[in-house]
Amino acid sequence: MKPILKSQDLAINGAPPAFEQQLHVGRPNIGSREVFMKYVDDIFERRWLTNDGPMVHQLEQRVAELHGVKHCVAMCNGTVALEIAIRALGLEGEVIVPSYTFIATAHALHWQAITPVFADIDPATHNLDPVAVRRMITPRTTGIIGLHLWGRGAPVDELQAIADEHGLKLMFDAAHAFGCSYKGKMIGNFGACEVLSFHATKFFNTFEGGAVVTNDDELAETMRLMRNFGFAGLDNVIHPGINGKMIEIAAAMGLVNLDAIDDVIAVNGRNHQAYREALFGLPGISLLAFDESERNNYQYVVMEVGEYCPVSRDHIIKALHAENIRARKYFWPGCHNMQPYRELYPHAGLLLPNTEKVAASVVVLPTGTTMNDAMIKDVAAVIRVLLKDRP
Ligand code: T4K
Repeated sequence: MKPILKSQDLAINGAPPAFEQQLHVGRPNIGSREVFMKYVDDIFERRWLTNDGPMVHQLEQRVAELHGVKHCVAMCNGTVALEIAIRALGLEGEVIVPSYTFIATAHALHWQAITPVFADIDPATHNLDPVAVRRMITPRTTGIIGLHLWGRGAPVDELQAIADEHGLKLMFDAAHAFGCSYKGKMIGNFGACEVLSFHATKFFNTFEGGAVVTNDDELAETMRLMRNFGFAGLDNVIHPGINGKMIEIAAAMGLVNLDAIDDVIAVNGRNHQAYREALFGLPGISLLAFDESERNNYQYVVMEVGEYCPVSRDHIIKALHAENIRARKYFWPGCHNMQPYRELYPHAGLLLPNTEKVAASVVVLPTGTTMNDAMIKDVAAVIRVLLKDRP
């Protein structure tokens, strides 16, 4: 690693990049390869590759236990899990969602001819602002999808109160919140159900995968039917459905990764602290904090570039990319600025000032088990030099 002390040391100014290999935000965390290979052998021996296999059962049981919920219904990915949950809950018409999220949250509604109505966020938490949610309710509204962005709990009580008051269904996109808690209660226990993503880039992964967790017996049963074409036993279809099943090899990956999650959380927690120390005191730079009284997975290191920062967010991203640090602008520019929503609702942004402001200020930095303290110091050194050399 070259020392980065002055502006001439930066790749953006012609120096070689700080890192030979790219550093990624979503580098997968992978548990024991030996145990995984043994599970793969078992799967081949059994010749049971998918369709509600024993590995999927084990994974569902362990994920449900970890979150303290009655049911975990594993699926092929988080997006299909969202779609199935939305349909099983009978949502239609308009559903209120944040725009400051990964596009899947909005697409899961649009795909089913439901209108996503974007509500603004609280700039301090990046989660839905309950006051903004109330403002978006119309006679066509049937539900609210809350989001625990970055794994930090949404304002669950306030959203539930709004849902109860207006007879709306409430569910959560908990794609970032695997293993997290809110007010001391594990994620998975809020709203009618909560949707997890086990994508490769997530803190806990099954290559691709996802699940709906719920304490509602009937809802869980409906979703089990829906993920398998509506089959209830041989030759007997009793419900509309699609193919949302998780495959055995994905569940095997989940089982080995579950064994490793305490280590991954410890590494992520250390990384978060290392970034906090290394970036401390830089003008206009702040890190989104986690509530240490909760269970956190610390999977995202979210740096905000404020108005007192001498360089722009986009210039920081450009400089980091030049050093092979693949920082991300999640979730810029907001769903309402992406298609088809930009064309369908061209004025949505007028009611989303906080979404637009936050989306323009965030830099998500690489973390996970492939990062260490020294690498983090070097990432911070790039940012420090970049800021120092600007008037
Ligand atoms: N709701 C929310 C709030 C979500 O954040 C997501 C997914 C969903 C719902 C839907 O869940 P899934 O259907 O995906 O289960 C990535 C992920 O693809 C996506 O799962 C995730 N959110 C989102 C936040 O991040 P991209 O478009 O940024 O992916 P990509 O390919 O640019 O990868 C991100 C970084 O990770 C890159 O720097 C490369 C690195 N990477 C990626 C993969 C796949 C690796 O190092 N190894 C890998 O195997 O969306």
